[in-house]
Amino acid sequence: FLKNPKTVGITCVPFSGGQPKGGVDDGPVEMMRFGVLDQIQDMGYNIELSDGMDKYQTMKPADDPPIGKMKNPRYVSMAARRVAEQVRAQCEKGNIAVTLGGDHSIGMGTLVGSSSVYGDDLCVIWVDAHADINTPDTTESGNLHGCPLSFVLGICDAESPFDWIKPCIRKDRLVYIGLRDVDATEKAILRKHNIKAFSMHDVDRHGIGKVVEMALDHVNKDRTLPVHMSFDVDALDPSVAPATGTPVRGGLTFREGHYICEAVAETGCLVSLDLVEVNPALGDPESLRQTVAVGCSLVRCSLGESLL
Ligand code: NNH
Ligand code: MN
Ligand code: MN
Ligand code: MN
Repeated sequence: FLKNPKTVGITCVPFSGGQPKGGVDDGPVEMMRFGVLDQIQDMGYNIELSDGMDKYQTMKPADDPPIGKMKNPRYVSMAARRVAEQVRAQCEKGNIAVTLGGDHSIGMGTLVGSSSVYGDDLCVIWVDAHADINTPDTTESGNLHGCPLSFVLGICDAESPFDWIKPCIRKDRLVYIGLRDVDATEKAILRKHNIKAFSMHDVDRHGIGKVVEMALDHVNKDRTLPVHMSFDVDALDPSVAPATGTPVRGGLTFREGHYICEAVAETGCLVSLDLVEVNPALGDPESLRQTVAVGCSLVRCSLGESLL
């Protein structure tokens, strides 16, 4: 699918407006400080960096009162819209579009951007402890990082300021891996819309190899469709990725997380990737180093580092 399979288009999104904890906006710069760009280049890729990452912070509206339960709705919407444009531009060039967050509300932007180029063929693998499928009505926290999928799947009709988002992802082309903290309202949505999810229980039962195979079979039986993977580091166990805003125990091991990325890389179908929710402000310096390092290595593995 890719015109430039050897070019990685990186969009850095220092954004924290989709949840209450500061610091997640430093995720991209810390991953760059750790050398993620050089590491990707050392793998033989060219890099094209989307411009103006500083704009994400300066675009914060002076006044952004809640709309219903939604917190920072205008800011989240503006940032996601810019992400959508930047990711669309990367995908249009045929680059592998890698987006470094930032909190997971930016996922609505990457999905709008990537699907605007790949259409409804786009398959989505959402690796997360959480389902991120609350609607503006069902969210209890009001944090929009818990809602991105409801907008792009058309489960709620996106009202202002999110009315620029049209349903663009097919419900049968979404699959989850790693779930273990799903709100009751979200469980009802998953059931109602028949959305496929592999929880940690399934990982325990079948092993990660079988789970990833079943997940790929569900969305992309013949491995012929383009794939977007959205990787929330809180999918990993907190012992592996401690510096994240909503850690949940009982998560993926270091190897299970990497296995998912390797297996996706092996399909050759990956067209876009998010790596989100690295929060360098949480925990001691060692937790920070460990989490940033694992974030970078998940990106590299998704780009094929471990393939021989
Ligand atoms: N489901 C909760 C909510 O909607 C938690 C979401 N938190 C996340 N998602 N970190 O990945 O607020
Ligand atoms: Mn998430
Ligand atoms: Mn999560
Ligand atoms: Mn919860």
